[in-house]
Amino acid sequence: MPAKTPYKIVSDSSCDIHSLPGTEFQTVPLHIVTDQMEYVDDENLDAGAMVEALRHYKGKSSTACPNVADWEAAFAGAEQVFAVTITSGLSGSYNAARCAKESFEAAHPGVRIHVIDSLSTGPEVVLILEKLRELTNAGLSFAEIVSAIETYQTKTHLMFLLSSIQNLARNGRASRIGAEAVGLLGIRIYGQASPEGKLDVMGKCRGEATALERVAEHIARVGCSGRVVITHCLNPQGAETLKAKLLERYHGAEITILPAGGLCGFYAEKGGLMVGWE
Ligand code: X90
Repeated sequence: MPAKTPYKIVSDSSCDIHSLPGTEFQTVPLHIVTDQMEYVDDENLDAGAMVEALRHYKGKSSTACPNVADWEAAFAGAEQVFAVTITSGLSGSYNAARCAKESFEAAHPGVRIHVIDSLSTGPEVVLILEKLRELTNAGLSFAEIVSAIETYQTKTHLMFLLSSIQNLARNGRASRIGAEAVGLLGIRIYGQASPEGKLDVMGKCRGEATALERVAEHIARVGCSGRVVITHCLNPQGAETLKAKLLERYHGAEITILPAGGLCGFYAEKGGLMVGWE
């Protein structure tokens, strides 16, 4: 049996990254399923090509979260595991991870697993993962890390800016959004992750420039004190514009831009942006 590491950080693929340099890290893929194809959201997926292909796909498409066995497999190999999931408000991933924790701990006495419901996705999950890396590398105890990450989660936020909510609406994840806005040319929808980890639509407007300005204004109202992660689905230009707008207001901000992976790309759709900040 391979030697156990003291700590391991695990996330489902809603985080859009597959490596976290400087720590033991593993992702558990969600799946994007159509009548003809099943895409596994792992490091081998070309998420951009998938999003392009699905834009023109007329059949049904949906997603599936990791099951209990998938999570259990990812927990192996460490004494202490910190697992982060996409919001339980929109996915069963958190529930599956909780069940996996119960059965894995029962089968492996001494191993401790802490499952974190991000109440968010994408870039805010990245911020939580980076904080977990910092906390585990600082040599804190399990209990200290649990408490510190809970505090940290009260200081992070997520906004989204979408030009289509077709896949969210079709899969029942955007029920509160007026269907009339779906697919209207040039209309952008922006909002935030609600405290329950659901979509909280804040407004609609015409054109990306206006929408990016509204997002930047909201971030400035909430306040931004440090790290920012912007995730885009086939929209590097929008991400760069948002970065520039935030740098105008926060000169020293440390801003990372990431391409969306399969799960976030599927739901954010082409042009979609998400921003996580602390
Ligand atoms: O379990 C599954 O099949 C996964 C379902 C995930 C559904 C939503 C993903 C949303 C991704 C859209 C904008 C951000 C909204 C964030 C609200 C918390 C991106």
